[in-house]
Amino acid sequence: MAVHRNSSSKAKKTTPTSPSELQVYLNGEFVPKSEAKISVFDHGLLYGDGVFEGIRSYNCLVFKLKEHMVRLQESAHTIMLELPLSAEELTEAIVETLKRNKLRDAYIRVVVTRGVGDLGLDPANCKTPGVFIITDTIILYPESYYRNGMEIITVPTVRNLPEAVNPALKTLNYLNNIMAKIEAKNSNYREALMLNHQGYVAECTGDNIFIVKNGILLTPPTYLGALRGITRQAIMDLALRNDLPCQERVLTRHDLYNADETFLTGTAAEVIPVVKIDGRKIGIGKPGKITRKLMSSFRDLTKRDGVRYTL
Ligand code: PXG
Repeated sequence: MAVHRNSSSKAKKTTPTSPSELQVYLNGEFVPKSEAKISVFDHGLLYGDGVFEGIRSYNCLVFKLKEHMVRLQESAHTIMLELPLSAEELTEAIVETLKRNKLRDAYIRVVVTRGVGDLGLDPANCKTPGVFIITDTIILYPESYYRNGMEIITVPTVRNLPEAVNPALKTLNYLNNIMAKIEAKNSNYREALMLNHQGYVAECTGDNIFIVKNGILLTPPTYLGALRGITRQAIMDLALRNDLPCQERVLTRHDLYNADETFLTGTAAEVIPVVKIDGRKIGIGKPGKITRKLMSSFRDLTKRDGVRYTL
């Protein structure tokens, strides 16, 4: 839309602020965190009507940025939300936000909302989509999870039906995942295994899941109700390059309990070993050999696959 497209994504204005305050990109401007606010009439807030991406930068490299831009564009296309910035303009805005905050390693949240409208579902009420980019330091899982593996639990909330709110879309509707997260936390677990409505393994609240069985890497097909994770795809590509057979396969909890190895993948988690599910020990109860190899290959990949910037 003209408001954004005809103006450079570079900041037109910077509100004076204390030097240490985080700067947020908000609709073409950079504003301090304390002033980064959107309207209560934004349909992103009123209805969860919008799309987003969670991205990471490693040592001044925005990891898999192109892939994240494609997923954002595809999510937006499906919900008929016209992105006001091109992938190139968004990339420029992301890099500029990172630079302004002097962040080498960051968590990047790109959000596009339907925009401000009136109190009705109809997106036609919203004339201009809202865009904001938050770059911040990353909250990591404890180091011990990577060394010793983590435990997860299956929760009662089933993953959204692909025929209803398709989990392939990264939209601002995350209550399905949040309900599952609450259930996991109520039982003192940090991550939850979510099944689909047929009882097949779908994914976790913010991570995809893999198992290793008899030397083969297996992950549920996304049509069963999972996001096409960028990390998931990176692991599948690494498996191919390392001559490790990898297949998408319908999996039950029984398959998971009897796997040789299990791990989760996600932008925040990277590759994290799982050693217990619903109280059942997985394999030898320690991070497996193939998992450790993939963790190391993935770490290497984060040093080279993305868009570079300088501070
Ligand atoms: N499934 C779901 C439901 C997700 O939300 C993944 C899988 C993994 O996808 P990627 O593309 O990241 O490999 C996600 C991603 C957060 C946060 O702040 C969540 C995600 C990514 C980054 C941050 O909780 N979820």
